[in-house]
Amino acid sequence: MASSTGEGAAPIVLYHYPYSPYARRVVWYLALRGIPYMECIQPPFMPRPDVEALGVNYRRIPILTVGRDVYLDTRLIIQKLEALYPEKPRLGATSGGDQAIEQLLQSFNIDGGIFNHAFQLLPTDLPVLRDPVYYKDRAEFIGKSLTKESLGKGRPEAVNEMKKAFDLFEHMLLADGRDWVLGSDGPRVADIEAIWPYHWLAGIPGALPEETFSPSTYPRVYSWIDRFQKAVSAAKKTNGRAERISGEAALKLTAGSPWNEAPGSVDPQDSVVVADGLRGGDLVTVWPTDTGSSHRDTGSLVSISSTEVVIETRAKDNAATVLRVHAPRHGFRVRKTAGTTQTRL
Ligand SMILES: N[C@@H](CCC(=O)N[C@@H](CS)C(=O)NCC(=O)O)C(=O)O
Repeated sequence: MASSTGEGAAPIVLYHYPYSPYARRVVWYLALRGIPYMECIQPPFMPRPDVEALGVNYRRIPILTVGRDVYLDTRLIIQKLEALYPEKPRLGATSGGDQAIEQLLQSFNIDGGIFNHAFQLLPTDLPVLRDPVYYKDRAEFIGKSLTKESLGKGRPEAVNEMKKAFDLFEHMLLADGRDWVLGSDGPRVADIEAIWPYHWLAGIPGALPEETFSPSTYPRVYSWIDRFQKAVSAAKKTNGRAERISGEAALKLTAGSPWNEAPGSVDPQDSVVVADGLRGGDLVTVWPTDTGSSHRDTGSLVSISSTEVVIETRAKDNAATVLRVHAPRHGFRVRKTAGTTQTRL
């Protein structure tokens, strides 16, 4: 379990770039919970030397470090942040029914393809989408070719998919006039899980065709987005903005920090542990299976459960700096590193 309690807690650094819709999920969470953190701004394309310096090959944004623990994927990051600062009210659902809605909303937007449809709606005249480097970089990221033309071609279908998603919120989840998806008195994790692709698109002129998407066709969705933005802006005003630090400063800070968590254990009954004959200390490789799959991290297995895998790695140019990289099991693969027997780092 996470051990930080606020005062003197392990420092938090968010590696991100501000227009990443996934990163915003974490920025919003940190703001709404009033958790202090630092940010290390990354370029929108590879290479990312600051992340490499941590000894991390994973290429997706965001990445969060809490002390010497490195967390991959916003789904795990938000869950881990919930465990920090117990004196501050948590934002996650507590009843079984609400927790199920929160998780289903997460799957709907991330696994259900909404993000991919949202991506297809980006106007190809956005400055970043005029840069040929972008297409080369993102083709590597998605593992297939990507061109300005192929992006444009996907638009009509994506408009229809997005309409279906807007309908779900307008005519079902928010239909009774509630302010927040779980009927709470303020935004919760469920709202973050629900809102991010729509908030992102609504903020990019030309992404959503106005004849289909507008405050008059979807009044509940647009006022929810507006309300959410106001709540985040107010929280940022109250809690102050993140301090920006360089990659060098972030690495130094991380290297000199305590662990955020005590190490867990290897679940002997886990089906991958059984199939691969894994034991603590084995060299394993971990990677995401949907995007950025060619960027894999190898390290000594610290723990594995049905929800999380943790490996011990070392900073790139400083072998004395040991870090623990945490990834969720969902959407990630763990395999014994080919040609190795049990080894301790
Ligand atoms: N499932 C991941 C997805 C993260 C993701 O796809 N992030 C995008 C940025 S919004 C990314 O990394 N794009 C490629 C890149 O920036 O290199 C998460 O929840 O963190």
